[in-house]
Amino acid sequence: MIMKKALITGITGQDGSYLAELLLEKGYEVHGIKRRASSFNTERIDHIYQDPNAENPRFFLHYGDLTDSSNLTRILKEVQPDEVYNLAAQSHVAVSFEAPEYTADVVANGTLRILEAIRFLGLEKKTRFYQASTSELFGEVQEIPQTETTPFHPRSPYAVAKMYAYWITINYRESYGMYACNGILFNHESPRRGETFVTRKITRAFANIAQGLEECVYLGNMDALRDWGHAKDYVRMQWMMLQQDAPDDFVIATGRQISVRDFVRLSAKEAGFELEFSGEGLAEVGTVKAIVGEDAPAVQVGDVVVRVNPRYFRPAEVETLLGDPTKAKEKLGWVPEITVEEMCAEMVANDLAKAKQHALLKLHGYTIPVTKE
Ligand code: NDP
Ligand code: GDR
Repeated sequence: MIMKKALITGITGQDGSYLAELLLEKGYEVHGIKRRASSFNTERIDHIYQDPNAENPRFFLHYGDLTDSSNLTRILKEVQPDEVYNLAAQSHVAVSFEAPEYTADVVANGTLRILEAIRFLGLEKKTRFYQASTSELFGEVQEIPQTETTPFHPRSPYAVAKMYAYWITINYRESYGMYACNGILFNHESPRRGETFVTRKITRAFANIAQGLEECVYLGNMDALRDWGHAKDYVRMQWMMLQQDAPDDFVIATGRQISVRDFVRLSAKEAGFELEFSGEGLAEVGTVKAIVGEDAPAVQVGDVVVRVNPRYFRPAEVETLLGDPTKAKEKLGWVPEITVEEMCAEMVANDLAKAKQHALLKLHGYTIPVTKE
């Protein structure tokens, strides 16, 4: 059997790392694009790294950037992939308000650059293309729950750029007969989630608080409602979308939503303490009501461990997202397997293990600064 080749942009990110694992398991030759950085940025994929000097490697990394067309064209020419997964992005919604032009260049033009390189190289009938579209397209939601036919109303430079990427993907499908698909993915998390997205910020902070490395976590809008799934379930769907007879676009979601505040509650419990909330708006605080378990030696009843800081509010907010994954279930047989509770438990356990190591080092006189944003 001929080994399929996949090229993943954003391979060093959360989804890229899980997708690379999945494709290697399935016998693919996997190529990924990584950015040059002044320090190592491959932590999420170091465990699957294969020495290019070893015999028959199936995992290759190429230096590149979505802002650099000639580089992308050269990589595509060399690799001649059967499948391209375009996961690279400046993916932080709040940061996109600070760096809107760069976000647009990477997210919108970056997608165009890859599609155009595929066409320019005459690969449009060989190479299948997956675009990492997002529930942020729905923004100011027009109906609940959101499906593949719900109108878009993006609310950030990131979401507007993703809207261009969504439509240019469809345009290349319609214009050149390319097998090109959009996965409209709702929020998905994991222990590998970037530390500045709200779930990971919370699980990491509570693990640190439990171990006496931090005192309080400062959050923005705790009323926001999200449909949170697990990245492992969602990358499986990315692969499934490229294995169909014909290209199509799919909403990928769990069909259940909870608020940021409820995710805070869940995480606290996993970290070993129960919270109660009081006050409103900027004065809202989360206070420890009870200790549950032995994982939180540094926490006492009455400690204030959650506060609101308006620096985390966004100029325009997406208040509620809830996806309807019926089409993915019916056409592809996809169902998410991991609940938000299970995912939260996994994330807190992962962050607690790290916090315990740091606490032990601290006990022996070593100080590891806690990086925050
Ligand atoms: P991450 O932020 O974890 O990863 C983003 C990846 O893109 C990283 O590998 C990053 O590299 C890379 N990247 C950023 N800028 C560039 C650039 N200019 N050129 C090349 N590579 C670049 O995102 P996720 O894994 O969470 O998400 C994957 C994709 O799915 C993104 O496109 C995101 O917008 C989209 N998405 C994510 C959802 C989620 O809930 N996670 C939901 C819906 C869509 P580096 O490591 O060097 O920073
Ligand atoms: P989101 O994820 O914007 O939905 O985009 P994020 O985790 O950043 O925010 C979710 C909600 O939590 C609120 N919030 C905070 N968010 C952050 N980051 N930090 C805080 O302190 C905080 N306090 C409250 C936010 O306002 C928001 O309502 C993610 C990204 O992965 C995108 O790339 C992807 O497209 C979408 O999910 C689907």
